Amino acid sequence: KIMVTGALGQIGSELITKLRSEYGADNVLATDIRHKDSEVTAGGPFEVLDVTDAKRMHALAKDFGAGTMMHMAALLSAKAESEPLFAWNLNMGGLMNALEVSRELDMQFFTPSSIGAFGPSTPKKDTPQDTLQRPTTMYGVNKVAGELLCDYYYNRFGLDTRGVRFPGLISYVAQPGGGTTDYAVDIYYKALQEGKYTSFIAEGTYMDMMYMPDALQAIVDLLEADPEKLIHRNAFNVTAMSFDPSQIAASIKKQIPTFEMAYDVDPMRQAIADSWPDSIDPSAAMAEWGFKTNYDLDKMTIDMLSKLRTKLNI
Ligand code: VAH
Repeated sequence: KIMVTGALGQIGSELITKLRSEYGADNVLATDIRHKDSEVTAGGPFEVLDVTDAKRMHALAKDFGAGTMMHMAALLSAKAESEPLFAWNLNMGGLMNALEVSRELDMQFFTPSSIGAFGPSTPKKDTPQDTLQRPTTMYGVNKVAGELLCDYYYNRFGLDTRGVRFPGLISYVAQPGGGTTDYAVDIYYKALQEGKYTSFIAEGTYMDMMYMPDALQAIVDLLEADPEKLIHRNAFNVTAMSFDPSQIAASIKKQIPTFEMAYDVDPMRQAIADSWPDSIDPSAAMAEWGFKTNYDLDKMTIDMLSKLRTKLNI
């Protein structure tokens, strides 16, 4: 039985659907800080949970009989940069609570890290699995500290912690809130709604990206991986593609020839993007648990546009 925090977030909302179909709806407890009528709250067990409330988190996990904790609740990079103290308290306080509850109840543990765990002094191309990590954002500080904390709980307490460093994730169910790679999601909505998009990230800014179906499969594959084969744990580099705004615009133009792209760079989010790698090396994930992806940029664009046409009724 699996307990998920942040179940209404960009990853959480689709992870719940995936887990329910893989393991049965009654075996997945979705939790989030607020109740919002949705597939997540209607399709199976749901409880309101503020992850900074350790007592309630423990009670919910114990009463549900959860054997796996998937801690997805966090503030993303741009939001964390504008509210760094709140970000520290939520991102680190929530993580510590989730690790402690998992240790007390001997649960398997998953939480995502991010390419945001790397900084400007990290090699930018084919960023290695093991390399210098001196991020310059609060989000990155939270992610590096989180990786070290999860490894600590594995080495000190034997807790079965596993994680991946996600790239920018592109999805059509729940929009990301407060991320830097969100431009790559916004662009599809605006392409259909307005036929044009003004990017807050500059042309020539390369970042790793992945389509949500590949991200969800990676989580399931990692959690089901043979622990004997894991050399790393927190957290594996995973990526599907690396592109800049002009390349995703060109991919959309192949489907919507009249689509127009403009730029109005947001200095704060551009500075975050500039501090991250251009492309990371996922070979450790491939070697240790068979990580693979199915979507490249054009295949993702075709699927995103068709799914959004239905969702937006266009
Ligand atoms: C963000 N989408 O932009 C998240 C993610 C790698 C990017 O961490 O903050």
